[in-house]
Amino acid sequence: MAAPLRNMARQRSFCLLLPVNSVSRIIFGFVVVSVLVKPSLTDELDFKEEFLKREYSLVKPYRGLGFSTSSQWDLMGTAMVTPDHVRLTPDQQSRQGAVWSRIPLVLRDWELKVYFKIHGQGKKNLHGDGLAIWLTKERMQNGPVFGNMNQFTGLGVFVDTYPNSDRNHDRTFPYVSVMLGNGTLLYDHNRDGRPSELGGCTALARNSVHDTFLLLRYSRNRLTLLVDVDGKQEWRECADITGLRLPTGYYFGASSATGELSDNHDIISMKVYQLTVERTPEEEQEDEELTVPRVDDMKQFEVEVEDGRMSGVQLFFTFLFSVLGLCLLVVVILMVYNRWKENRRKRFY
Ligand SMILES: *[C@@H]1O[C@H](CO)[C@@H](O)[C@H](O)[C@H]1NC(C)=O
Ligand SMILES: [Ca+2]
Repeated sequence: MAAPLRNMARQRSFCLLLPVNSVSRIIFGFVVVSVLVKPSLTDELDFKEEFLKREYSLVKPYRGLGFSTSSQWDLMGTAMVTPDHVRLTPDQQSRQGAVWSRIPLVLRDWELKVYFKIHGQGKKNLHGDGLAIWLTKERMQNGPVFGNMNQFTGLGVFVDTYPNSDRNHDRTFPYVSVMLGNGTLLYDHNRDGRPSELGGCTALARNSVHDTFLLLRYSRNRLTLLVDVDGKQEWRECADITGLRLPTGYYFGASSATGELSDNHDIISMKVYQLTVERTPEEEQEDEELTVPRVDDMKQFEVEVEDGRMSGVQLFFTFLFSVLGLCLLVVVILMVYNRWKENRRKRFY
């Protein structure tokens, strides 16, 4: 909200230098533009209504979380509750912590807004490993994927703060990415999940002075990931995946792990909203039959992970330049030969 107010103030001081008529015209223009620009993201998509679903949400005060039978969430590992946040791991080595919803998600179309904070003492690239947000069939498991099991079934969103792959310098960390697990697909930690990633973006969310959020929206088999980490109160698109099919009955969760490097990984809230979307009977039928999560066109996400060998494009150009070089050589040889022949002929006459 701060930004528009500041703009307005700037607009006014600017107006003082102009005649009244143009002032009112500028103000009118400004109002029209604000109204036109204003429509929120949800208005763009034709959802009829939007509701916070408390039973799936993790919000303050975290009453009874982790010990009460009436709580809808479980804690695991080093995770602990304070009045301000759920701390998955403290800024200490070799910790694993998680928080998992107890209630399987029956909503087909939903939005999850995660308010998180990653902070610590470590200097650049001397901190890790990040945190993950889950919507999976499995819950309360230990493992190597940000403190959760590998070969999970469902969605994983990773806020990866440490570059494990030292060969790739193709992205800036922290990097947020999405993966859809089907129970056999592996998350490759050494490559920061590149081989299985469906989309992602850089989000400078560590030791940020601003509040940091991410938003997952799933509707009509389309998953959108948005981030808000630079205090502009605007969502920036991070990934947009269509044809993603996710069964219902999975659990929301958040997990984190530290290794040799560490950070505080905190969840402040996870708010789930129901999106109301109309469905044709055929769509209903398709949803019923789905048992394993999948992406319709997996090919489009298969990336060539740099591993020292030449890519197709590199090979093509190497070949092209070799052929061109060879042609040039042949031409030069022919020219030299012709000149030599001419000189010899001259000597005969
Ligand atoms: C999971 O996905 C991978 C890659 O798309 C595929 O090779 C594998 O067969 C899938 N497994 C299941 C159980 O669907
Ligand atoms: Ca990593």
